[in-house]
Amino acid sequence: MDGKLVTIQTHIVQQQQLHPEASGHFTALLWDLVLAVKMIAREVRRAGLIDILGAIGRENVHGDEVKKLDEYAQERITESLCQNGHLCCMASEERAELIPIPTRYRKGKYVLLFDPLDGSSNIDVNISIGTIFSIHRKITPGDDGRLEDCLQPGTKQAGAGYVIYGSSVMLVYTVGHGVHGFTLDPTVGEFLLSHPDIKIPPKGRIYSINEGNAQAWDPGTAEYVHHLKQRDPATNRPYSLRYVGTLVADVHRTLINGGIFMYPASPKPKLRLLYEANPMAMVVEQAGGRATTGRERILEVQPTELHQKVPLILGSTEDVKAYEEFVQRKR
Ligand code: AHM
Ligand code: MG
Repeated sequence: MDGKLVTIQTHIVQQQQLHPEASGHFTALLWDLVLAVKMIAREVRRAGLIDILGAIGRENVHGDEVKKLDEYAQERITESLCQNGHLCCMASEERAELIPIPTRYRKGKYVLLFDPLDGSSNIDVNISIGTIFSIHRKITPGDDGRLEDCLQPGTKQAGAGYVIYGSSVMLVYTVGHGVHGFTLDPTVGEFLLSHPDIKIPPKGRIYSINEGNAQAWDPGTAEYVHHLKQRDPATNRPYSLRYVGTLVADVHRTLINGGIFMYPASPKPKLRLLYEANPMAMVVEQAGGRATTGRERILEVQPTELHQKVPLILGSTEDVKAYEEFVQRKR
């Protein structure tokens, strides 16, 4: 079959057919999400033309300056997903508290955790940004979602993925049967299957880390990065450094080209378990890669709070294992 003719809607339905017991709610909620990200993509494209660049003049719960596009993305996702009875609650990197479904709408059995606009500091300089999402099943009784529904380990995710607003707009997702990538054809407004069953190379030749933090790295990370810079053609060293500073872009490159992305524990973890680490870890593992805090598998970390931060090291299995060995030796 010519992959170009598979729209994301068709693909989601086909994936649902792998679960004969499915009610269709999960499929429908992904469709709602696709609508929201198409609207965000449109706004990102026009960002230079309309008065949407720049900050709105307040900080979010992490003390980051909130940009107008962050707020636009937040609103499109919550609006599109709260109305159709698929979700019991949401939680977002941009909101301190759990986001309830307004009482006028029906409640559903899924939970959506998301980072509406990842890479905010890159918005104003025309560098790729993204949206990240993670979907869980409700586990508590009653109609309304509770904190416990959000604080489930990543192994329990029903689906996860991201959108990259880059030189083209791509949506990459998994529901536990591999990872599939779709490219938005702006002329027809559809995401078309462009990257079926993505597999991350077992080993790469690129490392991705904020080198500006080198003085504060733990000895394991410092020695591993030093090792990658030594010349040894047999093992592809020295590796090249690439660091966009937008997690979605750095993970997307790692997924396609292989290699390793690191945001270690030192100087301090920055990335959020629920909105960034867990969904990216599910995608990377489903593509055959590996994701760790350096000490444990990301997907097995038990969340204790909505905005918990974790070290995140992910990528090609051989590269991530090598990192773990360096860290282990220095412990
Ligand atoms: P945010 O824009 O959602 O706040 O995301 C945080 C970003 C990630 O996209 C990226 O990986 C990381 O922060 C870069 O951090 P740093 O500038 O410390 O290297
Ligand atoms: Mg982010």
